[in-house]
Amino acid sequence: MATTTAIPSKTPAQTATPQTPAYPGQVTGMYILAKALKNVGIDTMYGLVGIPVTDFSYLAQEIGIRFVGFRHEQQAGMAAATHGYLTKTPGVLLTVSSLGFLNGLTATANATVNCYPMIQISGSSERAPIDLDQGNYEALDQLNVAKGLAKAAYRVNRPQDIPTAVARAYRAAVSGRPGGVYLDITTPCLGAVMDKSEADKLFFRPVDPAPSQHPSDQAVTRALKLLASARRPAIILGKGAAYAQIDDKIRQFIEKTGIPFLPMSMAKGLMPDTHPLSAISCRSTVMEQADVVMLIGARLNWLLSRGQGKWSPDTKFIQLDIEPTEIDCNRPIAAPVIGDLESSIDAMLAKLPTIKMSADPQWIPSLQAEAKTKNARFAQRLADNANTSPMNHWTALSVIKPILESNPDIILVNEGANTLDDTRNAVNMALPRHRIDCATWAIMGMGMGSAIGAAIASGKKVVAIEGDSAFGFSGMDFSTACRFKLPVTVVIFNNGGIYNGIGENLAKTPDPAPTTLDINARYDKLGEAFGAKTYYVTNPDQLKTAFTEAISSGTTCLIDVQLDAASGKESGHIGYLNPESLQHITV
Ligand code: ADP
Ligand code: TPW
Ligand code: MG
Repeated sequence: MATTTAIPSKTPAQTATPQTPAYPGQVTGMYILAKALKNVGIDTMYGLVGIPVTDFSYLAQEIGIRFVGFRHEQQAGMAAATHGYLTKTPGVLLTVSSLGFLNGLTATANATVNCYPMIQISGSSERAPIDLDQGNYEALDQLNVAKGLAKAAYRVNRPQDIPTAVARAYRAAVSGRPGGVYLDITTPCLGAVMDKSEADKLFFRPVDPAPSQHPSDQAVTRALKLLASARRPAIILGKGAAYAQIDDKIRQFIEKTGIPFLPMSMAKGLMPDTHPLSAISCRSTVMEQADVVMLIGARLNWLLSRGQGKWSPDTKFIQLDIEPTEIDCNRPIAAPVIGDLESSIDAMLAKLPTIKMSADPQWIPSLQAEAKTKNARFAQRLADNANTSPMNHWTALSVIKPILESNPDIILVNEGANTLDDTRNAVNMALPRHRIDCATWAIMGMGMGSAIGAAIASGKKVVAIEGDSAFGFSGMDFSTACRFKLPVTVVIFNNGGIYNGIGENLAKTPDPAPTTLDINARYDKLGEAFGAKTYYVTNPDQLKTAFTEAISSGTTCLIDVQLDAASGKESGHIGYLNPESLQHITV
């Protein structure tokens, strides 16, 4: 007869399981959920528990799913999303009903926007009182709320449906364009009992959950023909290309065709930023002068001026993407290639010998000359600021840049405004999927979650470079990195505010200005509270010692970098996106 290993061993305080199985041959919906997840290969779950999912979390941990408990669901969700991005398998987020669900849903929505695969599993209250709006405990019609924000959303009402629900959620997260999926599991379903022998028959592993999708031969030929005709071709690599994990094939394609490439922020390192064909410093020139641009896993969205602005109206685009509806969304695409990137790049590589490139022989040397001048100017800027006191963003980066560049296997998490833009521009990346940032929505509040998800999913060291405002969104989950003893170093650039700390209260009352935070805050003390190794640094020498020590320590560290309150400009590099009539206001 089946045994009861399915039922978690709990302390008395955690015995509020509904419908505790009456005899050893029975299992609960919770058991079926945990087993179903394990069965499809989920080995880690991020979340924050309470009624009705506490017992489920114990059970999942007991059967070998690592449970990473957070202080806020949004951060657990950011961790799950980053886990999904780095592994191509869905990261899993567990939340409680009502607000816990909503807190987590922000991360699921963000994952969907960024094409990261994740599954948010939330317990929900009993259906009947929700549907009749009778004021039940934490009642919210979660499925319908999630529908508008997730790639797919399902509800499970019966324990026997759980394995199917898990398989569907898994497929929805990773197939086609990846995204965030919501799985609603009602309290009665979690507590419902079944015969274990019956339940055990339900488990299955979905076959080929992220099937390859081959581009048509015609699409490949059309794209190659256009590429061959280009005088000034360029390739834009997006985070979809990094996600695809076809690094060698992309390198082959670029090197065989000799086309200069421009990485989007999170695609930095897919090809080394210092590669001779990198046009990373020549973005405007590419936009203005390239006649054929091939987008590989990159959207022509706001981050590329939606194909407008500096882009030449004559540029023709080739776009490799898995999502057919992405094509033409901002500009007509002359040569769409719809398929998964591996199949598309394979098909293009196979046909490469049939084309002859006709690029202008001056195109690459002219980009290289421009890059050389710009890089020298950039290096000078760093050098000019290397000893500025008090430090500014560039002073701090002139210390951090060489150290990070000589440790290329550290994953860099980065958010803020100036802290984001300046770090992205200063630090060259050499390896794929080693840069994770606030991405498509430009959101603040991904830092601690993403750093934790990256450390857990990869087993690598992580450095998170955070603006003081950005850090505030997720700061409490620094304690999660500490509790799990992760090799995460958090570096806070404290300029005392959103963009900087010199905003003026126009009403002249004692209240701080809307952008002003605390230039005197001691974030290192916050780290101390959780047992981290902490540093407070006010000059480049101290920063160098602290940063070197922190990343070699392999423990959780926090470095509070005291900057000048005047360092940083409004909105960093994207101030032009403010309402036009307000752009005269300089904070
Ligand atoms: P970036 O912000 O770096 O420009 P985006 O997130 O805008 O990147 O674009 C990523 C694109 O990559 C999306 O349009 C998505 O559909 C696509 N994509 C993601 N994974 C794959 C894949 N395996 N094959 C093809 N396209 C993919
Ligand atoms: C969820 C608006 C964009 S950038 C930023 C905010 C609040 C913080 C910039 O200050 P920080 O960096 O981090 O100190 P620095 O170096 O420029 O001083 N809420 C959300 N997302 C966004 N993007 C904002 C608000 C914002
Ligand atoms: Mg700041």
